[in-house]
Amino acid sequence: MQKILVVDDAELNREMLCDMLEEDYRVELAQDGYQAMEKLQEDQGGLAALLLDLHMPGMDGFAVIDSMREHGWMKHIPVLIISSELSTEVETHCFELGVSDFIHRPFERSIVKNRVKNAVELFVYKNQLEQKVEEQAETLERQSRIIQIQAEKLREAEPFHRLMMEYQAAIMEVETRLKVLNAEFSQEYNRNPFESIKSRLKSPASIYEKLERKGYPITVESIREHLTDVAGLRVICSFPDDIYRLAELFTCQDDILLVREKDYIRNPKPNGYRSLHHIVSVPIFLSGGKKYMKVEVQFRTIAMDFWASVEHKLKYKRNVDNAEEIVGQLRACADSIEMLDHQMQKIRDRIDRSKG
Ligand code: 0O2
Repeated sequence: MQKILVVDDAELNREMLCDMLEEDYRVELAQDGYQAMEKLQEDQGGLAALLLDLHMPGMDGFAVIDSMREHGWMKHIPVLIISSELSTEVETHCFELGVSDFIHRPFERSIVKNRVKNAVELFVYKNQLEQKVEEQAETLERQSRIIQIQAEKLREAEPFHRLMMEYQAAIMEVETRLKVLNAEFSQEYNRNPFESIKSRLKSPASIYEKLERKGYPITVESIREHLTDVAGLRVICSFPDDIYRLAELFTCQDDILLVREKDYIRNPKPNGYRSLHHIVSVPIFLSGGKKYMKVEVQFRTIAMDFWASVEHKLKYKRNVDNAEEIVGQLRACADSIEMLDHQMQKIRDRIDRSKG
């Protein structure tokens, strides 16, 4: 049976409340704040609820609340104030201090029972939820520590260094070819198909996490065989049609193989993510000969890139307030961005067509 504590200096009130509640709870009684604190200390915050009179000689109800706040018990124990009449200001102040509810005198059995029951159930549910979140956070923390340790081991391995050097070479190869196309366009048509290129090598921790998540062995051979995004480039274009033109010109080069295309522009992700992903196999030239490496090239417009970087923050941040609302706003922004990209493209076409 759950235990509750009734704190009131009036014996009659204590007895009436005890009579109403003892059918459902083990009821402990205290006649002032000092006795209440002693019982709270004994239970170390393990009570199901506290019914508290505010006006008592010695240590009053407000002093009990202050002390409970210092111990952090208000978060786990619902406090219901026993009162005859209180001003709105006092009631508001009590709520600000974390009080759950009020039980007004004269006591009405069914109201007392229901108010206490509701407060107890709500806190049991809230406490269980908080415990679950805490457990999940601990598990995540543990997993992240393991990943860090394993990633360190991977980073230290000589073949891993060699592989990373090869991926870096592949990034340079792709970047050079795209820059050549940009320079040619610039000369022929007086404009650049892309604005900028960003590149990155996947971190050892992300490599380890992805291999483990997908159930692949944690070896250098396995990285080469199973992962396609260790070497990544992001090509930021001004207009959507430049994306397709550039991607086509790049992948039709005779020594480049398009391994996989994911077109999130024509088929956006449900969250609104848009980008054209090409996994390509490109040759790098080492002292021992030619070798093919997989590279992920993401093509997107400036606006799509802006959207993705904001959305990325949401994905990797825990406990974001109003996350669902933000997801909806991002979705709406993604649609506006699509419209904007096409309108800008039309304006560019009109400018290009005009004589002069
Ligand atoms: P990071 O930190 O950028 O490397 P697969 O490789 O096919 O098994 P994956 O990796 O989910 O599965 O493929 P997908 O969906 O093509 O995503 C590849 C990359 O695209 C992601 O890499 C992101 O960079 C980007 N991306 C995909 N979906 C989203 C999205 O919804 N929002 C944003 N902001 N970016 C996205 P990583 O490995 O997730 O991360």
